[in-house]
Amino acid sequence: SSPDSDGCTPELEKAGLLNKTKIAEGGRKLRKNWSPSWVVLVGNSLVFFKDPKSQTPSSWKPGNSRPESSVDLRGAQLHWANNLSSKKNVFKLRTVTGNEFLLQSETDSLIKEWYNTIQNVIDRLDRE
Ligand code: I3S
Repeated sequence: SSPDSDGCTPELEKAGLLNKTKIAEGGRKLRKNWSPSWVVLVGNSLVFFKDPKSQTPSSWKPGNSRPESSVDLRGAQLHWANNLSSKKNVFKLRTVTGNEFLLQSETDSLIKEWYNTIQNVIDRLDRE
């Protein structure tokens, strides 16, 4: 049988390193603070972890892989947002609760894959 034959384990869709900044919290604008983030798309959520490379060896202990934050993609909106940054390959993710994130990669193909995969999850949830 498949590893998820009971249907209870959310499916891992994608994981990788992106640059991230939160720009709004509950509709309130925040100051940008870009940093690398290990991003995992699993089930209906986008989950953010600290960039493993930015951690010191001493901070590399089991249990330190706790997510920094996570985003519910149900009802979320995704837009290319190169107007919101001097960086290239930027998109904005807005949650129903009014939290806004910019995500960015220097690699064109990689950011397109992330955009398409996240949009597919949002579309799937919209149809439910
Ligand atoms: O949209 P902004 O305000 O020009 O964003 C830049 C600033 O947040 C800047 O920080 P401070 O002005 O707080 O020192 C960041 O270092 C930049 O990365 C931000 O712009 P980009 O274009 O990189 O998103």
